[in-house]
Parts: sequence; structure tokens; C-alpha cells
Amino acid sequence: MRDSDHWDAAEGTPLYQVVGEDGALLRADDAVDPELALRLYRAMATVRVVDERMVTLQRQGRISFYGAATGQEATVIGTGLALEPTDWVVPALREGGITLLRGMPLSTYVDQLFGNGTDVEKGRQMPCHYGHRDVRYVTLSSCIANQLQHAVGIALAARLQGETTVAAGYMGDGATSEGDFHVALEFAAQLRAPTLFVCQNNQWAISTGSRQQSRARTLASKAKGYGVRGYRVDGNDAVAVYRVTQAALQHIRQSGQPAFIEALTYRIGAHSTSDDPTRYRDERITEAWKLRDPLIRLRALLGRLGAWDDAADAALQAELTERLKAEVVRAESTAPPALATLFEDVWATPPWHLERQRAALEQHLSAHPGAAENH
Ligand SMILES: Cc1ncc(C[n+]2csc(CCOP(=O)(O)OP(=O)(O)O)c2C)c(N)n1
Repeated sequence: MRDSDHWDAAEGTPLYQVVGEDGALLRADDAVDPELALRLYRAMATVRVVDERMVTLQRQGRISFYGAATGQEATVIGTGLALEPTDWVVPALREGGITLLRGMPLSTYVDQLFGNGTDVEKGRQMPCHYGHRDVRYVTLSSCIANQLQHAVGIALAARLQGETTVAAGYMGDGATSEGDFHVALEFAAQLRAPTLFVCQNNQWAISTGSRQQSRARTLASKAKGYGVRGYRVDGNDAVAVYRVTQAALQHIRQSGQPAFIEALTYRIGAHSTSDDPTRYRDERITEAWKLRDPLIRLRALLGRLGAWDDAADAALQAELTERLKAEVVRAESTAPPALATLFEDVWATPPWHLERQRAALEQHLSAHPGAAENH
């Protein structure tokens, strides 16, 4: 890709695209490796299947919360696949699919949602707040945008230790209105912290639409004010997202400067399972965006490349559904973390008042057998 394809130091950054909505390549002289398209598609299909199942489980009262990436899978997976395994991911709400892409077991993902006894976070986090050192995925901070400063800190530490590691800090469009966003960009630029800022512009911050969110012509242009290179990409075009992320990472590693990507997409579903978008938006627009589904587009490309067909798709869906079903059955029947874990992991030597509380709890449980089942 040419630099001028996707980034423009002057006003307005053009939207970079590779694949048209009919699955055809937009440039006659372009080519896409079928193997790359397949890897993207398989990972995106996994996110879709997992998200749909988990939203249903929440509706059935079996998990407490879920934030889906439906319609945004190309941005999640396109950026995730371009990162090196040694790069850190500092996510917002919708990037959980990157844990699976990076090899975190599906069982670990599902355990986190149930907060059961085999959850690596010991049931201490809300669902969707995955975190695992093995895949360099930092537990989501629920406060919008402050994870961006964590990403800058991680990136700076890596540079000071002489590593080529990049930290990718994710956000939604709403996060770009937070003070923390501006602080993060300023510090990343000034301190030359190798940070990749990824903004999934899904056009909604719960009920605040993007036109109410900012007067800036593009969110990528906000980066310009901090001397940070801003890229703008069709967030429903997985190949384009992958290529832009590669270009941004190359820029970061070569120049030592951060970069910002605005991926333009759309939040097809609710903000989370605690939300009802029919209360505040015209769902006819959502219906129009459903036709621009990133999975449909990539499937059309794969069909043109002769790399995929209906039978392969049905087999993949069946396999994913079965694997997930088995994990849900297992995770749901796994006991919650032992109550004693409430007192672990903060103090090397617990202080007297915690010891007293632990003893009081043990006494209470032995006096009232069965009380623990209701905790
Ligand atoms: C500092 C802060 N303010 C408000 C909230 C409540 N809140 C949770 S998600 C959200 C909207 C986020 O929108 P956006 O950044 O566009 O990301 P999206 O959820 O659309 O991916 C808000 C306001 C919060 N978590 N933290």
C-alpha cells in the first residue's frame, strides 16, 4: 500500500479500502493471499458465534453481562492478527476475540464469563474483562479511555528496556472525548512511546451518536493535533484493517513514534446486554449496516478466490457451536471460587484485620452450613 492511500497530513484522512461490498478487490493490480483471508475469516466467525451464544446466555440469566463485537469483527481481528505475539493488547470492551486469536483457550474465556473456580481472575472481574499474561492481554479497565495511558506506560517501559514491543491501546469513538485520551496521545508523542492507538468508531457511545460526539471531520484528525500519524480505514474490510495495522506498526517500529487508527464501523447490536438501542436510534440505519456485514464481505472475497464454500462454512459453524456448547456445560457446572480466595493475592502477609475477617467468615460458615451456596 502507498502511504498516500490512507493517511493525509492535511485536512481529512481518506478511508482506506481493499475489498468492495461485493467481495471484489477495488484495485485491478491488487491481490490478497487466500491463506490470510481464511485466517481472518475463521477468527471473525469464532467471535460471531461466541458473541451470539453469550448474549443468549445473559438473556437466560446464566451470565450477568456481555458486550458483543457484532459487526466489528473485522477491526478486532484485522488489527489483532497484524500485531506480533510479543506486542501488548490493552483493550476496551470489544476486543476479547483477540485473546482467542492469540491462543488463549476457549475454556479460559468461558470461565471468565462465569467467574467460576477455574477462572484465572478468580471471579473478581465483570464478564468480558478477560486478562491473561500468556497472551499479553491486559484486563480491561471499565473506566473509558484510562486504559490508553496504561498502554503508553507499557510501551514506554518496553522502549526503555530496549525492546521493539508495541502496546496497542483500544478505544471506542466515545473515548476520544475523554481527557485521558488527550493525555495519552500527548505523552505517547512527547515520550516517543511506541503505542498503537486503535479507535473502533462504531458510531455510538451507548446512546450518544458520533455526530453529537465530535465536531472533528474525522477522529483520525484528532491525532494530528498531537503530531501523531492518523490512519483511517474501513473497519468492515478485514484485509484493509490488517494492512493499515501493518503499515502503522511499521511506522511505529521505524520512527519510534506512536500512531493512531480510526476504523469506521457500526455497532450492530446493543452497547451491552444492559442496553436497548431501540430507545434512542433509528434501527433502519442498523438494518442498512447489516448489509455491510464484514463476515459477508470476506466470505464473498473467499468465494471469488475459490478458497471457501457453503459446505466449509457449515462445517466451521457446526464445529464452533459444538466446542462452545461443551465449554459452557463444563464452566457452568464448575463450582465458584472458594470463599477463602477473597483474602488472597493482595498481601504477602495478611494484616490483622483481614485475618480477623477470615476467621469470622470461617466461623459463620461452620455455624451455618449451606450459607456459602448463596454467596
Ligand atoms: C469514565 C467513564 N465514563 C462513563 C462510563 C460509562 N460508559 C461505559 S461504556 C460508555 C460508552 C463508551 O463508548 P465508546 O467509547 O464509543 O465505546 P463502545 O462501547 O461504543 O465500543 C460509557 C459512557 C465509563 N465506563 N467510564
